[in-house]
Amino acid sequence: MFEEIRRKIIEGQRLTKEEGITLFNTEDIHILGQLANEVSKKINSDRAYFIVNRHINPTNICINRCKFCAFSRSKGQEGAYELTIDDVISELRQTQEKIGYLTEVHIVSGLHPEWSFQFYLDMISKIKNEFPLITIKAFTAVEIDYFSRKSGLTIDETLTKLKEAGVSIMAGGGAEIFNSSVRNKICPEKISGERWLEIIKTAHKLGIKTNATMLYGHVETYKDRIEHLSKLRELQDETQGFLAFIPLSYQPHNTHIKVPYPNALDDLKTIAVSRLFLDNIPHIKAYWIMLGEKLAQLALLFGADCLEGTVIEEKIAHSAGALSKKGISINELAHLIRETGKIPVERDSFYNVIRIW
Ligand code: V47
Repeated sequence: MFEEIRRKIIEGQRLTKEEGITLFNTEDIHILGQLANEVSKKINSDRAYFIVNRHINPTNICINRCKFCAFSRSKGQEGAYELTIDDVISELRQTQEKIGYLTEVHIVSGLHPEWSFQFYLDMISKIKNEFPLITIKAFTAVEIDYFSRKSGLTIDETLTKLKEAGVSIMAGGGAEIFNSSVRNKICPEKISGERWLEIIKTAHKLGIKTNATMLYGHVETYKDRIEHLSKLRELQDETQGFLAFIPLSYQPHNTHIKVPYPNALDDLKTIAVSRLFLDNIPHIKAYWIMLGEKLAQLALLFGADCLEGTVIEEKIAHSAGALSKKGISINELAHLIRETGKIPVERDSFYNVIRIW
């Protein structure tokens, strides 16, 4: 069976779901890594990308209580915070002064019970106005659904207004695992997998590129993971709107799903199978914040071609016990990449090359 899968991969044929599950079940991590690295090279040659970006989470106040989330708080609860638009602007200004420049800002938040859609539009317009050269990657499908319900606008209208205000690309979070029984266990209040896909499809149709994620290492099975990847592959066939896929390694600290951290083998396997199965998504991101710097580096030899970015300030994974740093310098990122034998390429949000290091 494995020989047949290997032949298909080498010939560039699409894998079936059963073959995807077989790959997850293999114990030969070396062959898996080698095949994924070969496929990655075919798509991105020896390049590995990073971006100079900053993550900002304007609030952790959220009406949902996802069982895997250690970040969310209720209003008034200890640790709850709300940034003003001016706070966001001043954080961006400080970061820009410190690093010299910023290519992208990544903005995602809790579902705040009181903030209006207009508040978010004002935040985006102000950022665009103050920093016209910074690309705004903002919001997940979960937030878009919430904005639309709050404002009474359709998803199409909500996204169009955000695009007009300055959102260029959407973040890939909130996908978790699409399977409804897993979803009911880990995030019962969150929008369904079907709704997530429908909103992303609308964004793609409006010309807004997005990323996609999968949260793994909690209660899901390999079959659930492959079903999830398969739904993303199907949508990508239709829209070509996904830029990158980011497997998110579950961080269990301070959460309500008490399982051990995904082990390094599972992390590498998930990166490799994602690369091999998602034959139509150009980039696989190793999110060093959740993998740790060293494992993310190794992931570049297991099918990943991107390390996300400088990030600067990370709250979601670190609330849940992530052991990595919260931000990393440009030189460190380039160094991590170069040590693997890949070429460090600084990119913009759309994977255009800014500089080859
Ligand atoms: O949506 C929440 C996940 C996501 C935990 O689009 C957790 O470029 C692990 O989506 N353990 C936010 N994961 C992060 C995210 C992301 C990160 C980097 C780049 C991009 C991109 C997107 O983190 C959430 C949720 O799926 N998450 N809690 C946890 N305990």
